[in-house]
Amino acid sequence: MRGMVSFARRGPLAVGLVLLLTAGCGGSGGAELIGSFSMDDADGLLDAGPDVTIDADQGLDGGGSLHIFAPEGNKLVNIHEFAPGDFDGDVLSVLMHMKSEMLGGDTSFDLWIFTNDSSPRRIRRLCADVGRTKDWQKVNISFPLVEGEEPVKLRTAVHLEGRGHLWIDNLEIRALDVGEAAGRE
Ligand SMILES: [Ca+2]
Repeated sequence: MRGMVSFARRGPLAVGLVLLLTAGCGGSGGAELIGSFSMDDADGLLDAGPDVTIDADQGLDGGGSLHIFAPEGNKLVNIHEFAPGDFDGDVLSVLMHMKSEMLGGDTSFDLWIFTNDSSPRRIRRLCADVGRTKDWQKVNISFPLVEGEEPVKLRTAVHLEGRGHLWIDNLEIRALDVGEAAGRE
């Protein structure tokens, strides 16, 4: 923040800008993007196969999306693994878009957290309202980290309890400093 306060032009605009940048972000710059996946191609997909493909005809961004077909139900699909790099934050927020067709049961999203000093930890969260036949909808899920946890690798996965089709597009993961922001109230 030091650089911003010593801003030569310290008018109302600059003050407003500083307030906007610091509002609700715990002073660490707010949500930090640590992973972004357009699902436009199969590069890096962990479980690509006959039932897990890139569907060039479905997508929010003009590119394709990840299409998962679960003919039998109870299908677990590992999506990506990546190193998030250094970040500040105590919550990982996953924002993506999902579309379903004739999809039964519950759909859950998994985040695996790998650290240097403990066993991998999986957090599974229900994707509320995803199922049956629905057009693209925004799905936002928060995964709290435990204190002192420093992920060196993250893996994303999705679990389809029922049979049917699921599409996922524009998956983004951000680190948020929720605890610090709440402590400042
Ligand atoms: Ca896409």
